[in-house]
Amino acid sequence: MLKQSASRTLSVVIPALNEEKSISFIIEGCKPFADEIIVIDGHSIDQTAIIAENLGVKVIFDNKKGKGDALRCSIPHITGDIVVFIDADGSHTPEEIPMLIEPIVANEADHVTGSRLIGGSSEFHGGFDECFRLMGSSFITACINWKFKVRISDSQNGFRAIRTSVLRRLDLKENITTIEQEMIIKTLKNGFRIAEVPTHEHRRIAGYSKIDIKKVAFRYVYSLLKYLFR
Ligand SMILES: Nc1nc2c(ncn2[C@@H]2O[C@H](COP(=O)(O)OP(=O)(O)O)[C@@H](O)[C@H]2O)c(=O)[nH]1
Ligand SMILES: [Mg+2]
Repeated sequence: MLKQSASRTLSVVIPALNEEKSISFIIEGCKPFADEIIVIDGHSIDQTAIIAENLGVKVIFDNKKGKGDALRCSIPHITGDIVVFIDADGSHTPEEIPMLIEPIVANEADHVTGSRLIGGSSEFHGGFDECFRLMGSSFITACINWKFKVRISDSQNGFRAIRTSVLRRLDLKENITTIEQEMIIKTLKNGFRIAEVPTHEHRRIAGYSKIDIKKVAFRYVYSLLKYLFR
């Protein structure tokens, strides 16, 4: 467990927009592994920020532009050597954090992404929306693999670990969830090492997804082409 390691420290960053039903579960789950927890609140209209503050973690607010903006807002506040991004809705398992950071701790990778395609998902299959997301995600992943001669299976998961020094060099620009593929492409483009570990994606504990894939599909294609070829 990294928290006990004298040489490296771990920050956990949790983007949260109206996740009052699950935020305490995620914060408490992350505490045993984290030296620092930062919740980036999207100006939730429920109790999310208050619950987080009462649990003694750092709470900051995004610019109301989306999850990508929220993750970017966290960067100046991170003090750990390694950062783990984990969603607030209960889709990711805090107990998997040690496995996620292991390739970085072993100096085999600079950025590790959790894969629901290997680890399984209880949220990614079944309906037309999920089908569209899965097809889009697989296509984008294949483009990234082709361009950089790598073999990852999931380019869109929000559960990832990255060296803070590397994160700061990526010059991230995306405001929405396209930040996940931007992080991966820019990691590879800058010559940093990427690894993937299987992580399971659970159904969100409560509430609904904030992402309307039909509204943002164009941005996915545009940002893919932009970061792959520019
Ligand atoms: N701060 C912040 N968090 C967000 C925003 N949009 C989504 N999130 C959080 O990002 C995580 C992933 O979002 P979610 O809606 O579950 O997307 P999905 O898992 O792709 O369906 C959740 O913890 C959300 O609460 C936002 O605009 N601001
Ligand atoms: Mg989710």
